[in-house]
Amino acid sequence: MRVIAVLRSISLIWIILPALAILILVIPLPTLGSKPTDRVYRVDAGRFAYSPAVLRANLGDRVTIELVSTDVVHGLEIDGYGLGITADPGQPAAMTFLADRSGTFRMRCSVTCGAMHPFMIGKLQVGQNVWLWRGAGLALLAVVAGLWKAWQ
Ligand SMILES: [Cu+2]
Repeated sequence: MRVIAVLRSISLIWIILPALAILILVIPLPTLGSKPTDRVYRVDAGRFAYSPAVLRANLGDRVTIELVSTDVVHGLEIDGYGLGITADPGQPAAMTFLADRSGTFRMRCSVTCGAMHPFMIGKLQVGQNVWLWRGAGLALLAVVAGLWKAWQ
């Protein structure tokens, strides 16, 4: 009988909230109704930056990157995908790949092109920023819990 009394004293909400928190952390997010598409990006590479520096794709997209050098020889490698191309000035290079890994991947120049070469970076973002949404969900849950406690 003592157990029941203890359970009664703990409001059900303090069991539901942690359960919801766990759910928010592990539930797979829907891919907002986006069908895989072909994406073509023309990336201009010049000392010491890419333009655009951030490329976005959804999981399952076929991505083509056309690298155009505007001054000296530049490369573009995508860490985590193990892909890379190099482009001579006036001779664009292209690569096509399937965005089959979600996350944020660093793109970097693979040809030593000058003093600031190590800083010639960009990023490829595949899929939604899952942790941003999970974080927002947890924050919302914390607000609900706070309101609940204040209301009690
Ligand atoms: Cu470089």
